[in-house]
Formats: sequence, structure tokens, C-alpha cells
Amino acid sequence: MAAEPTDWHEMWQDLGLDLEKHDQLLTVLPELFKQVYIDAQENRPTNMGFFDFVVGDIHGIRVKELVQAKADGKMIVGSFCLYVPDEIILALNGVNIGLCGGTNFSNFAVEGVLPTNTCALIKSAVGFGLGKICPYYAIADVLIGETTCDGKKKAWEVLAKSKPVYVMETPQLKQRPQARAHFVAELKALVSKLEEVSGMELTADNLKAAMTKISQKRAQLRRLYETRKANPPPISGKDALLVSQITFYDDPDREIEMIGKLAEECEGRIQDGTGVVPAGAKRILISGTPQAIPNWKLHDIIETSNGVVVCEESCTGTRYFESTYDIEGDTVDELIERLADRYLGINCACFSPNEARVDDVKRLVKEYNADGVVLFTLSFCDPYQYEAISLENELKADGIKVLSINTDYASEDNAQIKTRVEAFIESLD
Ligand code: BJ8
Repeated sequence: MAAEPTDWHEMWQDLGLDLEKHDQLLTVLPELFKQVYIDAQENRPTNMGFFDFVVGDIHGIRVKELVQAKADGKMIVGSFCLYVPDEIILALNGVNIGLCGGTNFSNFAVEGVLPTNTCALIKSAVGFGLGKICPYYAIADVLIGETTCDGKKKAWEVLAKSKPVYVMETPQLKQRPQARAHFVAELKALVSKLEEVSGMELTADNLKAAMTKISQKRAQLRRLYETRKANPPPISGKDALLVSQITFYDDPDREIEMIGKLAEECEGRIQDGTGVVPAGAKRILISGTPQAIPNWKLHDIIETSNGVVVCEESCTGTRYFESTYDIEGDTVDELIERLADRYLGINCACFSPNEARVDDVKRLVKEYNADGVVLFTLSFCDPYQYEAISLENELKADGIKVLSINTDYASEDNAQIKTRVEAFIESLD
């Protein structure tokens, strides 16, 4: 007989969640997951079972682990951007949880709080916090924001009314030498703040150990993505996206192990010629804004329209793991310089100019042998919408087929997007 699922209501109540709203949220998610992941896919790698379990228990066991970690004296940090360095948090006996929201379920909590023309990601993330439906937000000791886009800059002011928030200043013109010096200074200021919260001191030893672990996690993701270059790909884009999304909040040691197992299975599938899509499915590269859990909308549309997503040039994709460093240096200062260079190598549209992103996309099209590129932007996201126009022109000039999709988390435009995606995929012959 199957074991009864654990009832976590007492824990959620202790964390101050709105139980009624939270129950409603947890009713919607499993149905969506079943529809997108289970019913619409066949022949998935067996090691996806772990990631399915994690989503199925999204506010359960992991939150319980964090409650225990906190009781054991660990610092819990909530963050919203790749620019917040995992390594520094881990080195200071902390746990970094990526808090971005990928559903409009939480919008009820931001009406009259945020402008309506705010991007869906900010609305969702702020709504999860203010609406008391996110245990990860509730348990965090501190939220670390950053000055990337304008919407996020102002969102920190809103969140700071109900939660300790610390904002690190990310430079806008990052290629200038003084911007690098400023970013290094900002990383050091963040260290001081987190030392205060954690009661720990950052040392070269604990920082090196953290850099080693986070590098291993990114290396396993890179290894998994490498398998997607095969034809047929051994894993769907949806499944790979889910792995990236979960990596933002799961334990790094467990992720190293479980992504490693999945990558190994996918490598074996390539040897056997086992794929997940019918022969002739068109290989699509998605480039654009991050797709936070449970935003699976575009992947689902593409992968039910004779396409397969083989790569995401996004923060829930290659931007998360591509930029690397050598763990060299005997002092904290030297190691922070390594971190600064690594993070400034992430090509987010919030920086100006950001031409390296064009090079990244062109390179990834070749590496993943993509038949076409779908540029994905969230409505009201100015940085990525501006770049979508220039990127489309640059890619087309190189003979690369491009479709631009601007949308949000609502499902009303699904049918219209599907029609456009189907026509695009047909045009790729
Ligand atoms: S490094 S992409 S995670 S800033 S979609 S909130 S940009 S208006 S998410 Fe991002 Fe860091 Fe850059 Fe990555 Fe603003 Fe656009 Fe909304 Fe966005």
C-alpha cells in the first residue's frame, strides 16, 4: 500500500502562511504538472523521477530541511538573480534559495501595490511574498536584491516593508574598468552584510570550498546540457528546464549527485540512440528572459508542435553555468576578484551594451545544431524586449530563422502562440 503523503500544514502555519490560499495554490500545481510533464511526454529518462518528486512535494521536504538548517544555526537567504553569488552565501554557512515566481496565481497580492505594467516575474515573486503563500520567502533571514532592471530596483523597496532586504549594486556599464572595481567593492560589502547575518567570517578556505562545490554543480548542469546536442536529444527541453529550475532551491550536494545520475543516463541513451521526440522534430533554441518554476508554457507549446527545445540561452539555462573561474588565490580578496570576473561574464540584457549576448546566441545555435531560435520576452520587460529586436535582426542577417514571442503567465494567448509556433516550425524545413 502506498504511504500517505506527509501533511505539512503545521509547518506552513508556523511559518505564517495563509493556509487557505496556499492550499489553493497547491491544488493548481499538480494538475498543471501532470498535464505538461506526464500526459504530454513519453519515454522520459528514469532519473527524472527524482525531479518529479521534488516538484510534487514543492513546499514539503525541502522546506522542512530549511527549518532544520535554521534551527542548526544556518543562515537562509532568498535571492532573485544570478548575480547574487551562491559561493559567498554557502561559504558563510548559508543556504541560497532562488525565489523568482513563475505563475500569476500570486497576482492577487500585488493589486494596488505594483503598477499593472510590471513584468510577470516581478509580480509573481513579490506576490508570493506579500500573499504569504511561499514558505521559502517566509523562512528567509534576509533577501538579497540587486540593481539590474528598474522594476526589480523598486520591488526591493516594496519587499523591504515586510522583510529584511539588502540590495547589492550591480553596474550597468559592466565592461568599464571602474565598473569591475565597483562590483568587487559591492561583493565585499555583501560579504560584510552576510557575515553580520550569519555570525561567520569569510575565509579563503571556506570560500574556496564553496567555490569548488558550486562549480561542481554547474559542471553537472553543463554535462547534462552537453547531451542535448545529440540528435535525437536524449531528454526533452521541458525536462531539462525543470532540472534548471529546481537547481535554484535544492541542496547543492544532492543536485550534484542527481543531475550527475541524469546526465549519465542521458549519455547512455545517446550511445543507444534513444531519443525523446519523433524523428524530424525541429530543434529549437530559446533565448530570453528566465522561465521560473512553474512557467513551462513556451516549452510545452513548442514540444507539442513537432519541435524540441535543445537549449535555453537564459538564466534558467546556459547563463547559469557557462561562465566559469579558476579557483586560484590565497586570500579572500583574490578569490573575490575571480568571482567578480565570473559574474560579470553573465550577459544579461540589463547591461549596456550587451553585444556578447549576440555572440553567445550565434555560438549556441551552432553548438546545439538548432534549426531555429525563439526569442522569448515577458511583457513589460524592457531590457529583453529591446534586445529581442536587435537580436532578431542580427540572427536573420546570418540566415538564422527567428520567431519572437512576447507573453506573460496567463494562458489566454496559448492558442494564438501555438498557431505561430506551428507555422514557424513548418517553415524550418
Ligand atoms: S541576470 S535576466 S536573473 S536580472 S523579466 S525582472 S529583467 S523586467 S529577470 Fe534576470 Fe538577473 Fe538578468 Fe538573469 Fe526585470 Fe525583465 Fe522582469 Fe527580469
